[in-house]
Amino acid sequence: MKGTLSASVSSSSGVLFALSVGVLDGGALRVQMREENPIGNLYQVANVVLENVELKSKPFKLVQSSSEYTAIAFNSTDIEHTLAIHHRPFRMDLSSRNTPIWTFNEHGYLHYEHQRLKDSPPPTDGSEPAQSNDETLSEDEKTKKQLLEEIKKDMWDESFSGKIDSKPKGPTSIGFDMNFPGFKHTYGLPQHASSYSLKPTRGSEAQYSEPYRLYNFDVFEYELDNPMALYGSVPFLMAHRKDYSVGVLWMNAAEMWVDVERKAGRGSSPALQMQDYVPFSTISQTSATSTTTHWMAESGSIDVLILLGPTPAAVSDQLTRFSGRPALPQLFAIGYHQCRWNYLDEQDVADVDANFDQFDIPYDVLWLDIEHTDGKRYFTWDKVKFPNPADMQNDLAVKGRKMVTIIDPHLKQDDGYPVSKKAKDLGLLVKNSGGSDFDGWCWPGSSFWIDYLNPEGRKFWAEQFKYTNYQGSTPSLYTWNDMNEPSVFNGPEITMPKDNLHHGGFEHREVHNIYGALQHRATAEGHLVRSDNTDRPFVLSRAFFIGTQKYGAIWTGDNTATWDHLAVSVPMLLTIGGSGITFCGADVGGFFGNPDTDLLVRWYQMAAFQPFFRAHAHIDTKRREPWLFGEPFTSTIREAIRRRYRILPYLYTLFWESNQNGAPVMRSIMHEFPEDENTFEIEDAFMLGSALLIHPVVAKDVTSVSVYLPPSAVWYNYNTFARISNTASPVQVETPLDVIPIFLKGGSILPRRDRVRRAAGLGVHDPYTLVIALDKAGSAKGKLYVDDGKSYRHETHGESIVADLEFQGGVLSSTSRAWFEKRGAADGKVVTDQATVLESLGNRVERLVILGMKASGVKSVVVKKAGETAGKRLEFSEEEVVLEGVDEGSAKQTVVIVKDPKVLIGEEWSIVLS
Ligand code: NBV
Repeated sequence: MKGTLSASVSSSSGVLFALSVGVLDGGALRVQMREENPIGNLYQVANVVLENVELKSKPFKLVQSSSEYTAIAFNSTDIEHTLAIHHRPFRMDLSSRNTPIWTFNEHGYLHYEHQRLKDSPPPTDGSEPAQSNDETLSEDEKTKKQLLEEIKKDMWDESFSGKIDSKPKGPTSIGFDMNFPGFKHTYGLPQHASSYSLKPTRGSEAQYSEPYRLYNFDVFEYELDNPMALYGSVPFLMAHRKDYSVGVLWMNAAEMWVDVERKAGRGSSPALQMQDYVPFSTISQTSATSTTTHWMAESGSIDVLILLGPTPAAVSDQLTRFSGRPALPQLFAIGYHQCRWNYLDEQDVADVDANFDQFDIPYDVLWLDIEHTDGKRYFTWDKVKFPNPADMQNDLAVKGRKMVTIIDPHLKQDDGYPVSKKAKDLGLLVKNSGGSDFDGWCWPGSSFWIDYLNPEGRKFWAEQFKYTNYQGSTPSLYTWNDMNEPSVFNGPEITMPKDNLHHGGFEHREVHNIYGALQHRATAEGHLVRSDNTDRPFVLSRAFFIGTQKYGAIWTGDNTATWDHLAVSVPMLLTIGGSGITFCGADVGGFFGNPDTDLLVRWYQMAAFQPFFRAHAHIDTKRREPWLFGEPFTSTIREAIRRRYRILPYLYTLFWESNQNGAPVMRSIMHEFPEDENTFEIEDAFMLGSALLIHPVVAKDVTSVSVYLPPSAVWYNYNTFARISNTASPVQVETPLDVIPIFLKGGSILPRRDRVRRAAGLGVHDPYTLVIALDKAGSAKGKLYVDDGKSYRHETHGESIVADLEFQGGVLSSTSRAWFEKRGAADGKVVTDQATVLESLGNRVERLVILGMKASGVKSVVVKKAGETAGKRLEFSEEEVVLEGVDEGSAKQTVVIVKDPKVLIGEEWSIVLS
């Protein structure tokens, strides 16, 4: 390929591997290495991950080419990069702004087992002792020899707890090291119930005895603080230091293990000897700790993107530019979801729904778990408990509410069940190693699994969602894909045998981690099929992989009703969101067990700031709907949920931003303050967008928490509007049960809707409140994105508004001109005229709340609309607030409230405070 360096690499046993290195437009380097002549086809994960991505190579300069090195230089995101490739031994060193940021094979762990048939000669990869007489061997050599003999026995037919894996292509593992010189902190590799900053698994600082495992599993009651694999996998990791962030993404869907090790120093960089080509002039500025990562996969090939940063935000952008932007959800999907295994029948559904109204608690979606089906045949209804499913959905729909049903991937083997019968007859099922339809055990008993690797399988699945196929479904019904790791009760480690076969002849071992994501995708496509591409899908999946964000939301699976599960949900969601899957959440209340009332309250308070907000409970637990606990608990939970509904305009804007550039909705404080080392390990607090910092209470009987507020910003207590003294970080905040500490960053404008309706969609014509929190310079900025919250008309007809809000020098201005001009400009699309868009989407602002003004500093407030020469005076009032924290001796603070400024979001106007 043009703009690519290619080479043939030979292993010690003479097997050839094709290596290519290319620079991609959009901030990435791509390194590929694969066997030149494998026995079978190699599954190319990149074909799915990079589908629809325009890959453009970026030109580079060859700065050195000798028998020892090749070095190239290129520019990415305005930063000079140099890549040095050492030929013997093979290794690569990448530097940015003259500092090393990534090395490959620095430790010589590159290891690639080529495919081979059982009767081919034994491997000679150089790791075996030379053939010799046993007597001449040392004890060490004898042990090694014995060990190798043992391993060889399992090289083709491996047996694991009574199950045989035939491994027809022999052992095919791949391993290599990637290193981050001067980087102490790494993040990513979901899904694990572990810390946000990855704990080392090797070396003197090791905190785990095993590497992080990535192999999608159905895990029963998962353990915390553990590198064991869970339901989803994203082989993505970001290394971060004060001055740089760099990401790596290995596009490989096989079982994977990753070791993380911290080392003193900056690595043994032979690049240092090459200063002619790589001038490491600023190397001394980086930390003296480096991180080495060792990646091992069971099969596949090497296909790695190095995401060049240089900030966490840039890495999120690059990651989702290549693996897909997070889909923009419908507005209802970011409201509150009420789930339980199971709501018993139509009456139960009606009662739960009515109670939400009676207790004045907003919610958007009611969920039905597996018991709603006819004998676990998905796309059907239990005729006794749910005789009139369409009426039931319509009863919710008239109140603006939706329903979700669970649709698992296992299909009951039953010729009377059309989904399973047709899929079988059409040859769309996953096969066993002998080529027959794979027969496994799951909820319905003997089951089949559709092969979602097969485009025809996905198409068939998508069609099942047509209203004519899914009888009793209506347009307000959406979907939940559970058990799609896939969970197979009688399979090895409760999943599919690795030698099962998929479309294209690929073994399951090569595609395991992508299987569930492809079901997720086919379901989302089903929602598009049934609505003729007009209604944005909503699908929740348990399994996930690179790119899942294109298809919908995920949740963290079966957690437990304990405080430590509540606490770990923060780092888990930060990790998942930072790996591209920005629409994620953990079950509120904990799935297993019965939460104490205070735990449940605290859970709601925190989860109201998660991107996906759903309460759920195991079938054996006690009922726990918000009104069952009496006062003051019901009120506290109500308030937690209402707090979310008020900020839906802000939250929806964050989802839109995420759709534009991959920014996590819920993100770490480090992500927002990448230069502040105090934030690098914070995982007991997080940011929602760039404006809100939340420090949830995640332990019992906690009466106050200590909150680190990065001192480079000004902060306000969101609950009281009081400004926090700059010298006060960390601040101690009291936390009676009705308080969750929330802070608003100075410099932000937070759009809210203070009237809370029964469901999100009912409030779309309600006016906005803008909370304007001034920074040190007395300025603030914000955005508000609005569309119909439902369709694709924002894309097809440009029917959306992006209002840029800015407060500076006492003037608040709103402009949308840039946005209106931009719509459709690129492709010459015909867009709906601005006046019509404003007519349907441009709501009124009913209140401005300005924080951080000097007391009595405002004498008049005047509004001026575009084209008007004279402004109109507006009413305003001032409320005094106290400065929290250590008193700076500064002037008293005031909150200025401007009522009914008579302006629309989407129009051009300014409001002048003088
Ligand atoms: O469908 C039943 C449950 C479901 O409620 C839960 O959310 C899933 O994670 N499902 C797992 C299967 C049984 C778990 C014990």
